Amino acid sequence: MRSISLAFLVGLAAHEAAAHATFQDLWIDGVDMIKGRLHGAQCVRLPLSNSPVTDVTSNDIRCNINSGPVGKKCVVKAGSTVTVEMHQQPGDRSCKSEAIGGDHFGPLMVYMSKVADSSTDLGSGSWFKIFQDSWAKNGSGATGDADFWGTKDLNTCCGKMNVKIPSDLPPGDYLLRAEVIALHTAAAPNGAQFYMSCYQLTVTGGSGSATPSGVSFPGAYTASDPGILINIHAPLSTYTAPGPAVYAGGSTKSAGSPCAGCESTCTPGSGPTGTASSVPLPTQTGGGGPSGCSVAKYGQCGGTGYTGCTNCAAGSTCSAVSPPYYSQCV
Ligand SMILES: *[C@@H]1O[C@H](CO)[C@@H](O)[C@H](O)[C@H]1NC(C)=O
Ligand SMILES: [Cu+2]
Repeated sequence: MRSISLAFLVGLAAHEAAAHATFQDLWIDGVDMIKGRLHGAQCVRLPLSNSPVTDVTSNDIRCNINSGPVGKKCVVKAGSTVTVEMHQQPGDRSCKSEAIGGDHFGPLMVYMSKVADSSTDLGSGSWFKIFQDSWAKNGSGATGDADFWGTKDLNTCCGKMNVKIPSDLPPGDYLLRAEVIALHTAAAPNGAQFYMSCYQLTVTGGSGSATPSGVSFPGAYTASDPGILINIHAPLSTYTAPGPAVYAGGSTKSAGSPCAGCESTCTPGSGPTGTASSVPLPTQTGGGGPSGCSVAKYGQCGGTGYTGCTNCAAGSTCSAVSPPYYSQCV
């Protein structure tokens, strides 16, 4: 281990990190909800980094390893369309950069959970699936890599995916969980990569009283699900995305179908920006990262695209070992 150079390790980390991605933005009926925030929608709980969750039994599978609840809720009418938006790097919304690169092929799914307060709930309740863009066979392709996938649609549509909020949901607070599963290394156990962010919503206007049956996270997936433990570098005759069926009031997109609505017309910076409703900010202490976070010695504490904790454990300080790409606690 000692003989492996730091430059090699940093190179590996930088290469892989370039392919990872984060759901960061949200549009509501064509209005960009980023106003006033450096990057990310006002109501999104941004993950600490763009690295994936790989353990389906951990609580991180709910809302990722994030900096916790944020101070705003996005208000959305039942029956309207929101657009979730993913990118590899924080704030890089350019369509020239793939939303999720590195042949990270797999399905895109969106879940909701009814909660008392979306600005504080940690996602331990019941989740129902409201959207799926999964897989379709590519008749001229040889293997699963050439097939149509939700993530390819995401890249085609500049990181954006339209998602209908079921019209029969009763008003109130909900968490919305957008998720991509990248299957490029899923042939090995625990090789599938889960990328998700939770958005804090308040749903209004619904006169319905639907209570869709749901699943819990962890619990909804097992590491050996056929949609999770799978070799997509072989020909696929079928693909079954994990989790429950899409709720009848939700929607699906067939993989390979063209971008529609906001997916093709909503361009960051050109359209209106909206304001989410404010809630009392959760108490934060210290600076440079979420409350009480600490990076162990030799862990990453900064660098291009890094959005995680920047506080080094006692006895070490954050040093730019490979500027501007990588800083480490030493
Ligand atoms: C479908 O397969 C062909 C032949 O391999 C390939 O050129 C094309 O890019 C594939 N389509 C997608 C969406 O990957
Ligand atoms: Cu990745």
